[in-house]
Amino acid sequence: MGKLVRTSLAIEEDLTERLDALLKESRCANRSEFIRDLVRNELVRKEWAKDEEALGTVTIVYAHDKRELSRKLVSLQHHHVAVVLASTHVHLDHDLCAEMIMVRGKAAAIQQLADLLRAQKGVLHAALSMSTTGKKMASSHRAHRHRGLHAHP
Ligand code: NI
Repeated sequence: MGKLVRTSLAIEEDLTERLDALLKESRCANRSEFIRDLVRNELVRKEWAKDEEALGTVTIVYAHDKRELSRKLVSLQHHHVAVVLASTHVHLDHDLCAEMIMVRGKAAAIQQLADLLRAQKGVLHAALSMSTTGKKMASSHRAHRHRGLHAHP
């Protein structure tokens, strides 16, 4: 964690009540933790909006019996090798497969790959989880020591 500073906010009473209701649902320990998460989420949203380097996962669900589809999905990943880090295939049941594709790159390039995967005939669902490389949140990460668990460049 970076150095913590105390700050105060002026918020309308009814908004404070809503904040506390959201806080309760979120399982965050306190308002500070909740607001820190809100700010980080907003930073990540802006990274995506500004087409910065991002990290994400595309999950697709499809029926494997469509032979052409499996081939096409693999081909699409090869064409976007610059953003595809890895993928994991899961056999959901007799007919259905899921593939979780881990991606890193310009937000627009990731979005384009997700859209292409979603658009393939036979893909039942495609979801893009938008995360971050963490660079904008680096002070909270690099400032602390991992006690030898792993090293940072
Ligand atoms: Ni499968």
